[in-house]
Amino acid sequence: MRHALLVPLALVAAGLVLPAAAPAADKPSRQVLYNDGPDGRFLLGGTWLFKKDRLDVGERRKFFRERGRGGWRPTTAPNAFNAGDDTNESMVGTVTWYRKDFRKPAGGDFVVRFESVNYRADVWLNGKKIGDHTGAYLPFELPLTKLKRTNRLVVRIDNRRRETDFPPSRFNDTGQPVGGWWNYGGPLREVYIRRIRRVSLTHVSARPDLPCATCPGVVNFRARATNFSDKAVGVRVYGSVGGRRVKLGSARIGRNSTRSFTRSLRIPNPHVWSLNDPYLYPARVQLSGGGRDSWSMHTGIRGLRVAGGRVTLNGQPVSLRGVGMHEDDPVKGAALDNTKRMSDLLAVKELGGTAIRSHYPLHPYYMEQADRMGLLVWSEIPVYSVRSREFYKRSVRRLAFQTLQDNIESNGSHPSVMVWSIGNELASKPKGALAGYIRGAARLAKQLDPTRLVSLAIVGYTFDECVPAYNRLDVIGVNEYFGWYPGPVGQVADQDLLPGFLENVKACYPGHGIMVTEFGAEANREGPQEEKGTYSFQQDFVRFHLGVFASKPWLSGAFYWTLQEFRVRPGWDGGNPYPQPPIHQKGLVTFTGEKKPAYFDVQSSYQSTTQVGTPAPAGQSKGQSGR
Ligand code: GCB
Repeated sequence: MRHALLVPLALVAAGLVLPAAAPAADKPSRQVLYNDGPDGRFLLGGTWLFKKDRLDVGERRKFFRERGRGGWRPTTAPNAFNAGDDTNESMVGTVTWYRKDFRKPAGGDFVVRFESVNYRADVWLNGKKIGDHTGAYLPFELPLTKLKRTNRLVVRIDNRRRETDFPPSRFNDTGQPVGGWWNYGGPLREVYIRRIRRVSLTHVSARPDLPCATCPGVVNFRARATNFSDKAVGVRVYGSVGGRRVKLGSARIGRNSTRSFTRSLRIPNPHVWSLNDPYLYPARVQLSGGGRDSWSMHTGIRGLRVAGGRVTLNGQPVSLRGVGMHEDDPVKGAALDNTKRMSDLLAVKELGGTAIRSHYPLHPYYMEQADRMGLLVWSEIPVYSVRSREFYKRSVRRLAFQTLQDNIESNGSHPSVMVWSIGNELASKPKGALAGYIRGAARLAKQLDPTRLVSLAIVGYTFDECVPAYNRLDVIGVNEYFGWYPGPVGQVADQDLLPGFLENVKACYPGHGIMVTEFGAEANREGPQEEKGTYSFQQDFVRFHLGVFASKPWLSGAFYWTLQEFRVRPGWDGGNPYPQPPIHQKGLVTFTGEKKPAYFDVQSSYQSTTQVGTPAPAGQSKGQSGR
């Protein structure tokens, strides 16, 4: 066992600092916080150590005085170090260090797997740099070569947001940081080490499809194998779904090289996955030769299409009702646990919702539970309000495409994924490099996964100009705040303009699926219905909007923004004359979990909406089910 710094005994004796007892290197446990994924994972849980970087000397002195151990103090992974710190500095971000001493489990070599680090990570093993990564919300792995019996993993995490990040940093006229959600820093999701063989699977997906309601199901396997050794190795790769098995291929893989295997498996007479009957098949990919390696997953056979300008699920048109959400908790920030994740999903079900959306790929536990609970997911990458000029930078385009690819590869097996969204609220008249990004991203998503719908969430104002770059998309997502925000282009404060606006969108894109990806009003107090920010204003707002949506049979879905309140940014008002920054208060449920009156209006509307299939004639029962 080693110590970060030996604390002078005199200071300890003087009681100024605690004795420097670094936690003993522990043994990673076999526990996993989500099931579908690579086998051979060990959780790097227990006690981690944390300190802020010495960017700020005052801060450094404070740490030395209060904590000892050279500024290290105990923490956990996952962790959002600035949860509960609502200052401008916290939003801007800083540099922190995380450290974990661990014992090597018996047998084999390992990689370290970070499920999400916000935002830039540099990683050292036993004092030697082993790699880095940029971008949150998706996993990355780095090889742990030359593991000893006890090892020290050190991660430097820089969450200072830049203009070119996803999401980007921004400042208002008074120099205050703005942005779409709180900039929590740290390893926001858990960390594993994963056993690898000489040749191991480094990516696997089993992507489901149902080409037509009466067709056989199809599972498209894609597996990538990497030879970590310095000799060429012959391997065989197999895939299975339910009891069926298919050979994905055999090949000789050169040293330090990677090889992909793809193959489809037909499932005659499948038990179809639907919202009422989310039936899942176990799926697996196994590799032999150079050791044995495997990935275990679940998938569900269902088909998503756009036909006649409607999104269909298993051949039936949908009018989904759902909610937007953020991974946020008053105490833990974005470093959630599964109890909170499960309670979020149960709340969506209780509301009568069938779909969820967030601005970034959700934790894998949300995804596998959405599969099991029959919820559809609008899966978006955090290419959020990025300025058009940034797309002229190659590094920005490259990271955006890479993030899209990583999301599709990581989440492609989930039957719940309905849409790959390439971003949110980019410039409303895309030209030049931004138009190029939209076209390129739509092409990439289709190429990697022709079975999912591709979309972009756009700002909805009253202008009705059709945008040629959107022709490549399958679904247009519209964020509309008619009756709430005055827009910079056209007034949207007048909610009566909403029905006409939606018709204009439809007229521009008759063959596309159209969904309202956001609508919402802040509410944090009792008061008159005419006054923005009151519970009764919010109730009136949701009733009006839901009534308009119900009158548009071609509308494929609508998501209330958001299910629950979250921390957005210092100084946030969100259009509310009496805001409570940094809390975003359009939520139907408060940050601490109390339902607002509008929750029940949304619930009664969602529960009485036929979300899959055409509404039954009056007098007959309605349902969400069916192929
Ligand atoms: C939007 C953004 C969302 C914000 C919301 C709001 O259009 O996509 O991230 O939270 O508006 O409340 O202003």
